[in-house]
Amino acid sequence: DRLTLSFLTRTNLAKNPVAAELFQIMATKQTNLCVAADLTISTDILNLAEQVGPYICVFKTHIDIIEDFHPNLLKPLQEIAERHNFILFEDRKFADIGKTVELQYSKGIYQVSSWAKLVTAHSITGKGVLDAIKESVGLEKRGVFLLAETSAAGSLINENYTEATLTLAEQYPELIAGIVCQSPLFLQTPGLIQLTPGVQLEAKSDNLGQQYNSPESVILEKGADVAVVGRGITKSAKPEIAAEKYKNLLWAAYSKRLQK
Ligand code: 5IU
Repeated sequence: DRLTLSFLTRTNLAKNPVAAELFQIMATKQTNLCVAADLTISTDILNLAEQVGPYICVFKTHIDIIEDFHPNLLKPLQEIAERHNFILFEDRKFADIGKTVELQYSKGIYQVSSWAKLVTAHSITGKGVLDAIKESVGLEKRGVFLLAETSAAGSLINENYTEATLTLAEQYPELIAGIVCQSPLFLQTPGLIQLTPGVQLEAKSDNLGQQYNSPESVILEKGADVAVVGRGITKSAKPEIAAEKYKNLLWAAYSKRLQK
């Protein structure tokens, strides 16, 4: 199943072009670390991207939390992403009717479709969201991660919802890059990528319902291909040192998984 196949092998199994690119980057840079760049000042975002760039495969943003956002941020961010060979991922969690998602994805001040190769979407409103992302103007190569489970305590998502989300994903093989979840799902679809947030060494939780697992546990037990680390890195005094540490732990766990 997908857990014992190498990222390099899975490059050729990916039907979404950004998923293929991501597998390639992971194999080349030997990293399955995604940083959650949840910072609210533009220069802090750019500095973080420079610092952790060598150690990550994906840079995940919440572009709407930036207090001093100006579209001028996007060019240097893309330049850093290209130079360090990582992918920009806007964690927008689209959830409206298709027409509104089309507007949110390609219009407004953020123009997400023009720079984010990857975005997240909820499955709650069904296929309209995916049709909208597929049809909108923007980057030619784009991919969607669908949310099938969350790391939040008390989430309303149940098994039926998770299953229905995977069924929806199957209907858009060229658009869906992967699934955001907390357990080893879609084991027989190695072209898809499992992205798992809620990873930290220091804490087990925060005071707003976030639940953390260790790098080893998300890769070896929960089935993550890419692990998302936010505050474990961004709140560290030296983000580049923390990023290198998480990168090494995650890659060691992945290497161990291949031997199973
Ligand atoms: N994120 C989660 N859990 C989820 C989903 C998204 O934490 O189930 I879906 C996002 C939220 C935040 C990042 O941007 O991943 C985790 O950041 P911390 O490592 O700082 O908790």
